[in-house]
Amino acid sequence: MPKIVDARVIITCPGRNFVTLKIVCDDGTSGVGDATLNGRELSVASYLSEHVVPCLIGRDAHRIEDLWQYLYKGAYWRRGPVTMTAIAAVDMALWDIKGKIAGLPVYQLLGGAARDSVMVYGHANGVSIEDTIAAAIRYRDEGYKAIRLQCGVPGMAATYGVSKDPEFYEPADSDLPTEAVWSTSKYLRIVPELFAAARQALGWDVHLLHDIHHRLTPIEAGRLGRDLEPYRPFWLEDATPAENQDAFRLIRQHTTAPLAVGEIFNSIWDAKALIENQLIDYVRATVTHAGGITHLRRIAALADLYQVRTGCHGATDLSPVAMAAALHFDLSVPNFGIQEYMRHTPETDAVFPHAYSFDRGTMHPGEAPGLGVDIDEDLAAGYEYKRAYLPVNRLEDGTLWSW
Ligand code: GCO
Ligand code: MG
Repeated sequence: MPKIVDARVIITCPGRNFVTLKIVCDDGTSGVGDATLNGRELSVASYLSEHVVPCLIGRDAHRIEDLWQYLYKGAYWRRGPVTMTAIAAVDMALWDIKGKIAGLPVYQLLGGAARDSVMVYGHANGVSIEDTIAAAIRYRDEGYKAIRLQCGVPGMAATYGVSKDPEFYEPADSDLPTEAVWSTSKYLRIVPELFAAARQALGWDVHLLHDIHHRLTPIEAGRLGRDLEPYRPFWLEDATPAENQDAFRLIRQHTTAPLAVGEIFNSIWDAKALIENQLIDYVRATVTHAGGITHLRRIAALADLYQVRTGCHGATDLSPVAMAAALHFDLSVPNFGIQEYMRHTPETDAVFPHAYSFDRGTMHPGEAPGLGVDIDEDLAAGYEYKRAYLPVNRLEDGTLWSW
């Protein structure tokens, strides 16, 4: 058996913070897992080094399922983003190790390729509708088959999804949360205009997506869904907060716009009612925040029974390790829908050399054994952790709102 002899937590900040777990076995084989929880990185790092690493030493790295159960049930305290991100990092690293020992890419261990490649969507955004359409045209020209559209809202200084940097979007940019102002009524006016302009400029051969970022009530989301229906959105994401899974029933009653949710889910229990009642069309849980490949496969298997497809979160606050793991999962899972892809900066790509590739709107995890991604520890050591928080949102009267 490959015995675990070392596990270390590596924190690096090549432009933004990433937490990586590296597990090493007695035969020298090592594996990596992403443990990045945006804005709460040190909590997961501490959970791993204080509570998980000591339990791993001496164990059989091949027993992925058993170790998953051990860390989940064994803690007594179940679920939550910190715990589940830590478990996910162990899980990813163990799949990486198993693949390397087998001499196979992880997707082969998951049943092999269920498709030739993975459709991804890119992020087109701009302060104005015109800027957003111009960005979308650039994405289409690069071959993207699916594009997310976010634009500034007139009268509001900053809007979620609209980047200062045209290439890379990084909302966690201050060592204490900055405060933004939100107006639902202004927002609800601009989005249908954006989609109308996009269809006119881009035609109907490209999928268009939109992220509401948990800012609407269910009935407002129903209204927006109806307004966007003529433009055939691929999905409306995070229409309303999903702690109350039943909230999506009201949205469903009013629109046929497909619904996606789940980037902040950390367990199958967050999605169970949404899936079983067919209240959503895409589940966005990720390998990093939802317990790793092992748990995400369980969520996907439940979703498959109800024709709900996957649409993994793929923002840049997930490291290239998560991206690699997601691509192995995406390639192999029967009910794949789409994968989010926000490009990492060249600094981040250099710290995490990887085998995955992009080609005209699709991606492939590559054929390297394991996950096909590593961390250059020397390079990583040159980038010190820097506290960075996401903004908070307030309504125009000062009421705190979802960001
Ligand atoms: C997305 C997400 C991100 C989140 C970020 C928070 O759809 O990609 O909404 O942009 O805001 O991942 O950490
Ligand atoms: Mg989102």
